[in-house]
Amino acid sequence: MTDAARLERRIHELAQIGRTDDPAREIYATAVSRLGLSAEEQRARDLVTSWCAPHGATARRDPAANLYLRFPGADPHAPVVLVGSHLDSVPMGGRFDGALGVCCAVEAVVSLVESGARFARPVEVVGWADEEGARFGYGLFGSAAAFGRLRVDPERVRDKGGTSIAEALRALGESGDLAGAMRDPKGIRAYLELHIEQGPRLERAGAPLGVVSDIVGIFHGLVMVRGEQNHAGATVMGERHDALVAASHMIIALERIASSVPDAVATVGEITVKPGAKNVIPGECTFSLDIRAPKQESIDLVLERFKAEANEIFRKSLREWGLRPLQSVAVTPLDEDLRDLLWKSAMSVGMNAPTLVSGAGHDAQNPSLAGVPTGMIFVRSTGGSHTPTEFAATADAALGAKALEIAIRELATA
Ligand code: HGY
Ligand code: MN
Ligand code: MN
Repeated sequence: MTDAARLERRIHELAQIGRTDDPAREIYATAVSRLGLSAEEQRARDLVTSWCAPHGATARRDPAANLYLRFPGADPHAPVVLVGSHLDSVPMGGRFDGALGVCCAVEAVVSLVESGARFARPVEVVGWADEEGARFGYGLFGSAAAFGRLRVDPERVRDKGGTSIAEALRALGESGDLAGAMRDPKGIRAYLELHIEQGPRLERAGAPLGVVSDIVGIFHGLVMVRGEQNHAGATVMGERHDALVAASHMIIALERIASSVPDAVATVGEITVKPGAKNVIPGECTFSLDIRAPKQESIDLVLERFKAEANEIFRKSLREWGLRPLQSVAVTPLDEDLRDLLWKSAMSVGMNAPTLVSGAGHDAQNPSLAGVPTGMIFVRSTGGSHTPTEFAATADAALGAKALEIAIRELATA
């Protein structure tokens, strides 16, 4: 039986790891900074292990630092039911993104074990590593490593402090060689992920639960703009090649272009200026691109129009700019049978869950694109997301955990 009080306690307990209060700013009262491949993320893995081990689970951390908690089944060689989410957060993020999915997965599986359910096949709770990519720039890292979809050299990609992915993994006691993280998709009967919606649709619909039909495609890239570094006082306005001003025109153009493509969104979340002094005209500016849409052609259209406008901005100034693609994740339709199962499971807890497309990216994209039957269930969230004000009510989370429990029972005891 789902224990709502235990679930609420565990969400709070997990939120203490990486808690980043900023008393000066009220909204930061519940901020969490638990970056991927950090010591805090490892403490989160240890905490989740302590919740599962007493119920017969064996813990394994793979070379990409993903955590698997395996609950035995009658046939140890049968394809497993995998259920979970990620344990890292964005900097100054919220308490529920990723964490709620892991806490609800634990609650669902432990409730089944406590009720005496006999699993025909093993059930594994997973805590994916570094889903946000906030530290090294590559999202869905752990699940991409698990399903052979990682396109980065862990020895070369470094964080702002100069630490490589491989060094961060070695600091955790792993080798840094990611090959051992690979899983055979055929060894997984189904992957289920519960997650907060992170948008306002369930709230506006008055629905505690939703079932995900598809997950948007995502393009991540870096734009580099070169101008001419010069003196802020001695250079008249008509003779400047200010890289930050040019980048600003490009960012405003991006916002206008994305607003003109109905189902697309685009964001510039990171920007750096060189040399970065108040009395120097910036010679170089680099900014990030995050473009998403439920149709690949919409992503492509935004990119195409952005490139055309950028070239126009630079044609007159004879200066240069470049775009470096970082990561693309395909639009991901989820498994129809699992959508039906999750919808029926939500009905079993009295909820007629709307079906919706996820505007956020998720680890679920990697198993799904690798051929694993994959389903996602959303819990209503309020207060936005990727911000300390993100919130999910315990009653809604408990309904989600109960629906997940029903779906896991169906998949694991058959
Ligand atoms: O960016 C995303 O959509 C996810 O939260 N990593
Ligand atoms: Mn997430
Ligand atoms: Mn996130």
